[in-house]
Amino acid sequence: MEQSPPLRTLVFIPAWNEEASVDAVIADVRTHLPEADILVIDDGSPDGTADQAEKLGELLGGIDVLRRASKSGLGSAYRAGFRVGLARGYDVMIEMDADLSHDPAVLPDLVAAVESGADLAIGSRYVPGGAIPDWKWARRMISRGGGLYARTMLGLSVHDATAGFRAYHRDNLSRIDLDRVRADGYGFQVEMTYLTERNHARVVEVPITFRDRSLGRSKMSGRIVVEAFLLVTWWAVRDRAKQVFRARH
Ligand SMILES: Nc1nc2c(ncn2[C@@H]2O[C@H](COP(=O)(O)OP(=O)(O)OP(=O)(O)O)[C@@H](O)[C@H]2O)c(=O)[nH]1
Ligand SMILES: [Mg+2]
Repeated sequence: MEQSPPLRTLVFIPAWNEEASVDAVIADVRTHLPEADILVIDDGSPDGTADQAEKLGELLGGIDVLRRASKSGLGSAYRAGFRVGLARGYDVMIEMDADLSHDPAVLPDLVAAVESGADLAIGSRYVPGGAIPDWKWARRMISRGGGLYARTMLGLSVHDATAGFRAYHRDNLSRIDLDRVRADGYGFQVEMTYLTERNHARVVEVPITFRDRSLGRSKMSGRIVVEAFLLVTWWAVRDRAKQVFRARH
């Protein structure tokens, strides 16, 4: 029997001022998924993240840095990355943070899930086997509560819609109109999950242990939490209005 060619994989690492950890993340990705290429997406980090990643790239090969002029948010960084990945013909596109919160040892499991037919494989903190050992209860409540709100309001099947460690099959991404994806923070992950499920694509959750960043500074802000909440509410209201309209006509 003829074997199908291996899937070409690209790992995206958006990084803003992550000089302290980006090299370690790149090296660990290469260790656990040696066949994958890497694209660091830098938004003009003043600390020299991009130069550092580029230097390591010259040494290891298969590593590119997409340099964008100014800090424009995580969603916008991923949208730019996805366009590059689709244009270059990658089959599997993986999102992961540059702060060592996402364990690169899980990468083969995410790729395997896509190879087995998933259109989206999510590294999930909220399925059996998943964990967030470092978080205090307040942070857990915000994350859990926000996720539950999105799940209920949008009728999602996944347990961790805000997770940022995930692998997409290119067909799933190419069915989504990236120009119309709006959210930039947590809302971006929810929006991509929502659009994926609306297309009736197959979503699988792979358990992960999420570690708190120990290096560098957080880029999380109250603004992106509010953005996510408002967008989820707007999508849910819009869906209900469409249902009512369809029922009447
Ligand atoms: N290119 C780019 N990357 C970003 C931007 N904002 C955040 N990032 C990166 O996105 C990833 C996630 O951001 P974090 O600050 O770790 O956000 P978080 O994981 O919600 O919060 P903590 O880990 O608790 O600090 C990290 O790799 C950041 O460097 C941005 O505007 N542009
Ligand atoms: Mg982080």
